[in-house]
Amino acid sequence: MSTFSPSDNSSFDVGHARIAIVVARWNAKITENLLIGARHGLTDYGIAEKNIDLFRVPGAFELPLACQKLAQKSIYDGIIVLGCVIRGGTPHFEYICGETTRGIGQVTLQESLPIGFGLLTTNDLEQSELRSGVIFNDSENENKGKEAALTVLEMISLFSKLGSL
Ligand code: DLZ
Repeated sequence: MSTFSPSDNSSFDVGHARIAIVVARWNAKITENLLIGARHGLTDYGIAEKNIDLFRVPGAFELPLACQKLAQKSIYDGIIVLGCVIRGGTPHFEYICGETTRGIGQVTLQESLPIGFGLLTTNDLEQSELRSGVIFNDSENENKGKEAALTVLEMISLFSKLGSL
């Protein structure tokens, strides 16, 4: 069971939203499953495949710059970032996670653009597998890629409502 529950997703007003998905290739088995979840999240709410553009970057650290470039094109209603950083034996984990998160936060505010944050930052591979739907257990059936997609749609819908006030 997922812990995520969007408030009123039955009334999402996402019409012809155009979405960019940016996927990091590090830990590809995990990130490709996040991508499957994100695509399902979008198409479940009527986003046409032709309105979903996919971009790949080497690793999580490259996600913010790719987001910034895409945001500056002013053709997307939202972006979904997907990545997976798994803790190792050095402080590298903290640096990558911190900078990636900070950079994405900076882009979403500077560009006023919804960005779905589908970056897993986990202690081990199993935690990543559980959160990407690669494996399940009795209490969890999660895909954070799908949750990131639904979050973007909820924000696009909110922006649409705010725009008509
Ligand atoms: C170098 C590196 C390491 C050690 N671990 C990960 C990881 O777990 N997840 C991930 O997405 N990327 C990792 N990277 C790559 C960096 O994000 C980045 O691509 C490189 O440092 C090159 O800038």
